[in-house]
Amino acid sequence: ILDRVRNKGLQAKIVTAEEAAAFIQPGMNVATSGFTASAYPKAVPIALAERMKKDPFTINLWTGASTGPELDDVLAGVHGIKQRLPYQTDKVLRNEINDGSVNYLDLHLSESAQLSRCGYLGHIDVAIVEACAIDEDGNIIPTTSLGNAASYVQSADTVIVEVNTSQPLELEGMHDVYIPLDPPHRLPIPIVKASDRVGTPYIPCTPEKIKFIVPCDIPDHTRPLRAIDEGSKKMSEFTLEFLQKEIQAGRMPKNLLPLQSGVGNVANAVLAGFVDSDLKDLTVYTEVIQDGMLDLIDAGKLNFASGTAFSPSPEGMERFYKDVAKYKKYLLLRPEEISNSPEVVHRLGVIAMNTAIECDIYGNVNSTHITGTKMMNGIGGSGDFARNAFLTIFYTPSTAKDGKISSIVPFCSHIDHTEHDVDIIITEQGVADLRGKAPKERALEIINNCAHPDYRPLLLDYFHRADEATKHANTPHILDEAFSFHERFLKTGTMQK
Ligand code: 0RQ
Repeated sequence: ILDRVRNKGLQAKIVTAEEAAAFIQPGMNVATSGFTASAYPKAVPIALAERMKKDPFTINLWTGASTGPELDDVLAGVHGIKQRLPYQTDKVLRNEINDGSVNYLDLHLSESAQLSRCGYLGHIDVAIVEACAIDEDGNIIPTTSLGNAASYVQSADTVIVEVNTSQPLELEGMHDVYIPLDPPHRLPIPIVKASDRVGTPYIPCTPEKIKFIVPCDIPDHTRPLRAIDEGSKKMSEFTLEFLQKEIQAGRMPKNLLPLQSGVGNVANAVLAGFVDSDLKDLTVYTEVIQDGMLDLIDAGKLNFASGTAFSPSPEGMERFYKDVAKYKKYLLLRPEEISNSPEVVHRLGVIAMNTAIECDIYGNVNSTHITGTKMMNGIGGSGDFARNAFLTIFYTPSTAKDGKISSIVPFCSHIDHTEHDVDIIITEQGVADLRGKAPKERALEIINNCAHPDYRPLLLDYFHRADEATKHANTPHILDEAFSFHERFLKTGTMQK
């Protein structure tokens, strides 16, 4: 890796993963790079987990978002995590969050760096970041994501850099690092279009701050995409029809507004639909750049995509690596407090497209908790975008678990996005346009357009009885029945009567 550690003095700090992991002490706050299965440290966490196997202890782990198995899975697997923030998707870790052994802080991603800088989470003992290279001045060239890495490096007492030789050097130049000042000194973030560069192409750092450099050749553990199912295809078609109507009504320019799309099945299917549409000159201002964006580039439909993580499937990664020079012209990675910045999302007028676990009849959205109690993944960036976007769309299949669960319920069992943030709900049944509608109008729109026909009569029955019982109150509910769908599911295994 000597050619990647361009500051000659720093070459003396190259050690094995075991040596670097030995520096980490019980109870430390360890903050890492990584956002989705991209650019998270791998060698040091694996070595740390090996050490914890022999000599059990825990650390607090702060990342950018979810990471790959060589970080979350290996550490959760040895019960090595006491506190975790701000987002995760790992099965083993999820179980530990839900059995009470991990304290999980589920944070708006845009706020997580600021919260860590403010100090009341404690200070960062060690930052471990993946790098493509380190330049002559000690600055860190990131790899496939930025996440919170730059802010963590700035705040940490000590920095460990994993130089990953599986990441191509051509990634250099694909990043724009801007770390805002904290109040009362904060200034406007000067981004007025998705492609604007306002920072440095590296994570600012000094040679003195770097304690260890660890070579690593483990690639990002990217995940294959599931085949697009019929329901997702339908939701994609509804989205395109809806957006075409917005263009015709003069509420959107012909090339739309910058798109944000969440991760997962539905998000991928929606983007796939854009490839086959006649839309062009699209821009993207999002968190996660997935295969769909590469497809849009190849189809000549995408002018630019800004995100914080490049997170394609294994096939997508291969396609990207084969032609980094071409794709690089269209892609830019930023810290997540910039990719998800409420200020920038609002200024650009983003179209936010995220997936819900359940929606209620008045338009509240649950993105995180199964039956109101068990954490699924976390709010991630969905709240950053939902509240601040020009247009906020939520998707959900109308049922889950073979029809035993209705994703449209009388009252969400947990609320991440309130009725005030949600403009449009789309299921495979149809589109509910909540804009300009009062709660009771929204209820009928959602039940009639989005609920599965099997659940429509039950929902209408609840709504009409609640309306009567409250003498037509603004938002009718029968409080001891509001969670009856969830209770029935927990007792009988289905929400159906
Ligand atoms: O379960 O995995 O056992 O089959 O939840 O559901 O339909 O496959 O959808 O993969 O897109 O995930 C909201 C979790 C959706 C995700 C959520 C079960 C269902 C299935 C997954 P199985 P699908 P997706 C940018 C934006 C929050 C963060 C966010 C998410 C599993 O999109 O985490 O938006 N969002 N970030 O069967 C019980 C219900 C259910 C249910 C679905 N009502 N009750 N189970 N499921 N609905 C990204 C970042 O922030 C990084």
